[in-house]
Amino acid sequence: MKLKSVIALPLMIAVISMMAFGFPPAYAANGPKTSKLQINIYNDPTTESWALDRGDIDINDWPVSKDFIDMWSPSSSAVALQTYYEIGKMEFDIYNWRWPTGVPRTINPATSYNATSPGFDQQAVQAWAFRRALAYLTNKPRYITNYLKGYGYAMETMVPMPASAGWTNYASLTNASATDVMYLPNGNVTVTGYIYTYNPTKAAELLDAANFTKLGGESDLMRNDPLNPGHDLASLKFYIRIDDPNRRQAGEDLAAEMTAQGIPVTKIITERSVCFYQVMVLHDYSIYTGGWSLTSNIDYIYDLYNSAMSGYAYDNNYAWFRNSLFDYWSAKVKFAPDIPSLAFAAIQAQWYAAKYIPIIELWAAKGVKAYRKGWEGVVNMEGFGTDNIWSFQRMLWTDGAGTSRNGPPDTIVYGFKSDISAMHIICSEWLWDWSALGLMYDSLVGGNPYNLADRVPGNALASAWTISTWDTPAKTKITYTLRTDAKFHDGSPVTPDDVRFSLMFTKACGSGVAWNYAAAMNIDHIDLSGNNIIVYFNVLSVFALDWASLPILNAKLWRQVATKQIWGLTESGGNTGYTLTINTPSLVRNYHEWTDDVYDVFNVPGNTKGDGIIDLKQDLAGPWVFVSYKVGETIVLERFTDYYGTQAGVDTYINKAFHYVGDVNYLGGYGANNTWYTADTKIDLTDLTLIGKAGGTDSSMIPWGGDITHPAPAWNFYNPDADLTKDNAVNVYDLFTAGKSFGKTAG
Ligand SMILES: [Ca+2]
Ligand SMILES: [Ca+2]
Ligand SMILES: [Ca+2]
Ligand SMILES: [Ca+2]
Repeated sequence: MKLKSVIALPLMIAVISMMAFGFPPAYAANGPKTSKLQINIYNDPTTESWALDRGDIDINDWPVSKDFIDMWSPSSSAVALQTYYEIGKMEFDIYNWRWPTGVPRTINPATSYNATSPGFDQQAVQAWAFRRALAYLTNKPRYITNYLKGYGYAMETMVPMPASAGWTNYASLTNASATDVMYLPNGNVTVTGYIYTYNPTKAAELLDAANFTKLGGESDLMRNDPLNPGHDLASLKFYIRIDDPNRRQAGEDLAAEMTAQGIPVTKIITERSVCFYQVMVLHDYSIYTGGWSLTSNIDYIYDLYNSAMSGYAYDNNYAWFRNSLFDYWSAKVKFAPDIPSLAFAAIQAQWYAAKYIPIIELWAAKGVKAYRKGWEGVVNMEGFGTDNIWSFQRMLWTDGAGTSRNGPPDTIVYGFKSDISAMHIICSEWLWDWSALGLMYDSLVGGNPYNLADRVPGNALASAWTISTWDTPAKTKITYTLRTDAKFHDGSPVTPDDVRFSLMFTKACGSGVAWNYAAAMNIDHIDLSGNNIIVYFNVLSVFALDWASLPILNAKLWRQVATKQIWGLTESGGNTGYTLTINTPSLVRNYHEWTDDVYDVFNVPGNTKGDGIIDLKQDLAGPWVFVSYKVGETIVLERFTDYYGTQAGVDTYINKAFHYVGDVNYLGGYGANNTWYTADTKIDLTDLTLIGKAGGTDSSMIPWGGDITHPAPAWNFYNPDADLTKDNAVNVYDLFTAGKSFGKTAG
């Protein structure tokens, strides 16, 4: 049971990484510290939590409910808990392209909703009123108090709160401009404020004014259809996912409120795969209990709701929200040239979405995830919690408590709340698909798990990059330098050609086939030069660096499969002038590399089959290698011993990453200013004091001719270790950075 789909980029960036600092590793074993990773598949979070309680699994993947939090909170418990603010959201999705929740045409609010305009669209205003009525019937405080038991935050815009609070502005939803007079057949209605507090009376007022009326009297319990006079509204199809208790309860609650208001509704409480097909592929729904796992990159505002992202099967914008004002501002988010214009456009786009209410935002979890005490090296990643690529590379069982662990030796057992639907590196849509694939693939750019906005060269496939512009008007150009020691799981080296193929192949697969298409669609062309991959985008955007950080494919494998399965893959050009096209991208969906063997690593002439090895075991370049999958039971992975990242290197990287969010004394021994530190992997008063000591200094304020290796423990001397923001100055921003993470530990 699981409800969330994934925008691929989010997981990608968050999930990938490895190390590569200049420190000589203490030992050089490559790949994860534990040999095997076994994923046990459950169908709901309660069963999974009991499995963790028994010791059948070591770590879970889904926010724990309050009952289990209470049970595991005592220090005598065998289970450790870690809290995070989810970068994700739950929502009531609404189909905006079908009456009565919408009309099948693009809305231009300046004309469609304006009674004095020749383009006035009465039905569109009635549908807008209908969506707002649903919003007024949505009782978020009840959901969060009764169902989530307080472990969630109500959301009023499409940006998760509080995790991404810097990108939103709730005050703008209640200011003087947030008022509309809605021109409705039975009288105009004024709506004040775009935060729709539960208010059935207001919902009824809107429905009545919009002519969704009953005939009157006890004999007519259901509201009529203004487009079909004398008849009840056709029942609205409400798909409610069975796999998430919280969303199911919220969905049943809204359905009951609708019924009480005389809105005919058919609840279809079913498995997520059924919901997915009806909602995202066939678009045969009115309301759906949806959800997304997101990233710190808010270009999902465009990817999920801009009209360019709808209109086909498997579309991100399956709400089919097509509103010209929202389109304008969401494009300014996606293609923002700088941070200030991004922030402005993001707030505008959210404001218009709150006004026109294409979907109803519900909550972001105050997440708590859990693992068995005795595992060391767990990293609590910002926005996502403890089950992430960093943890799985570092986790090592100790028997410190003197109790033995259930389960197989030298194996991390990881629980999934839901099964995968596929492990298709191009087409997969689901969170669990990507939670598994994310362990197996690598990409160009990695991040800091404690600060997702921090991009770190060298901890993924690119050892360095430079961002510049090309063309007039200016567009983004990024030159990535590929590390030379990375290998695919079939043992072959990762080359610049593989990187270029991966990006251009993803683009050529197109929308509806490549889940990551939104990241690849603005790549214009790619040149190669030695070990450099030069990516030319056809727009200017602050997000471009991450767009090119897609999963890197073994090009040999995909070329061979494309030939054997006749996809019409054509490539031309050399280091420059390269093009890639696919005649029938939909065929890519039919290639199931987690079960299929098409690729022959020896490329024997005339062999139309494979080499006896499932292709997924030979494709990707991440720290874990695919071993096996049993539907509904397990996914087994083993460590990639040829991975370029070393075990000591990951530890060093994690300490450094934690340093940049506030752990000044991260190095045991002498720090950069030759002050003796006792490393503590926590952010506390010691760190704030060290920042305070160097406060107001910059890198010019180093005595001894700038040689920072000399002792400078005194006040008012620049201390590079205290410069958390990496701007060669120690000041209030460094203090803010540490303050934000005050009290945190690295685990
Ligand atoms: Ca009726
Ligand atoms: Ca094969
Ligand atoms: Ca510290
Ligand atoms: Ca600084």
